Amino acid sequence: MGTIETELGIDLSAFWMPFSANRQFKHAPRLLVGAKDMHYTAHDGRKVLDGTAGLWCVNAGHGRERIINAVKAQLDVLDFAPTFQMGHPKAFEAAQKIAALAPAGLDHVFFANSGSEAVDSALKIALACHRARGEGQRTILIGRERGYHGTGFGGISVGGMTNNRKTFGNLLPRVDHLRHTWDIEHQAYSRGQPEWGAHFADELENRIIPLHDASNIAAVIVEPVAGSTGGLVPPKGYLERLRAICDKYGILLIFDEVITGFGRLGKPFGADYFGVKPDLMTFAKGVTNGTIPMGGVIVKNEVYDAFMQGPEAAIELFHGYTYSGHPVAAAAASATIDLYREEGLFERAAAIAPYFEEALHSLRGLPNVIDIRNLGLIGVIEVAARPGKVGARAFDAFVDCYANGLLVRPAGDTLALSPPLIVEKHHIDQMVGTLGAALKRIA
Ligand code: PXG
Repeated sequence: MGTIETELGIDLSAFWMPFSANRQFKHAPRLLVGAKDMHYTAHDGRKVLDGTAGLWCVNAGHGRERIINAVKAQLDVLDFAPTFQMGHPKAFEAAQKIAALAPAGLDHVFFANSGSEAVDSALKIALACHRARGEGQRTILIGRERGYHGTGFGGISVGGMTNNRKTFGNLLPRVDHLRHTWDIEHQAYSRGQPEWGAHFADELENRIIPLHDASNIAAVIVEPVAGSTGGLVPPKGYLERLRAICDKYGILLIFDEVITGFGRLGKPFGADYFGVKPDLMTFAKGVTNGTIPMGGVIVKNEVYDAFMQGPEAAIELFHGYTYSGHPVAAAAASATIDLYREEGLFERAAAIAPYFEEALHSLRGLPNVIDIRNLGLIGVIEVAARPGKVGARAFDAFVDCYANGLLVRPAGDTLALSPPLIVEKHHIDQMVGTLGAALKRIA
């Protein structure tokens, strides 16, 4: 065992880590052993500023007592209860609070346990909804290049991140993709939404619909802001156009709000921020502040109503998970939503976003920086790839930042910041200072 392993008395070999360079990590581990508010504690006792809200999920900051107490209390009362043909109060309470937070007219919530399951559920609901309405031929799903919709076969099929797709065979048939919306030539250093690029949505009407025929297309799924691929902010007017085209042709529009939900943009959901209402929206992550896994789909009433037909004793949707609406996750969600409201955290995110934007853009001009993008509390620095070594420069910056007390998230040659919504100006100063110094050092 290496130094850390000896120190902590653990063996690192058994855990096959997800989306990780296992051998590299196990040679030089980065272990987090505690967390409170804006900081992690590393294994050696160092405080590390959490610039990423965990993995975009700890929106209220770490170790929030209200949520912890709700989880503990729930465990004492009811650890598990089925939600297949049975029920328990917390699942209904959580669904009601989530629906109340969602845009008007999206009043029904289907529970899953992760963003990936949420996406799978949304795609299946969209297909089944058309069938229930007598349009079962609508089976084509449209995603977008550089989209990330988790790692299920549905999600990687509609997703557009090459590494997540290329080794997994045939994927779902009958899927097509819109092009992504980033164009460095016309959009570099946009603050907030780029002015240029709304016309990228027209491809749905000009290429995809003529190719497949609208009568065969079930749904379009996009992230309001593409998160994992490096914070691609939709150009002004783009989402509005997608909505209009979907409406015109009877195609369901799904927003994957796994990252943009629960305050990341300073509003409950991306749909609220952009003023565009999808037919279905997925959520996960921030719904429980990351404490307990939970995800789900919020659907428009017309979608739900399409299923509520036929004999009352009939099961309307043959889909669900053992842990759909798990009591402990539901308790965490309920307490989390209360906490967001009581502390006004979404408003707080909106209020500090301009400072965050200003600070991020101060990194312009540093070595190898080629773009900076931001919206709400999402900030991304794009660096030029090292020749022949895509991702190496951003990874080096990430390692340097961690050594200097900051957690950032590398993805390809981007570095993302997505701090908890409790972030203060001095934290932002520290993030930008540490990141700037790292970019200079690793140049
Ligand atoms: N949809 C979107 C938009 C996501 O961002 C998922 C679905 C899948 O969620 P689960 O819970 O199955 O992981 C995600 C997840 C990163 C990063 O650093 C992003 C995610 C997960 C881990 C890392 O960009 N997003």
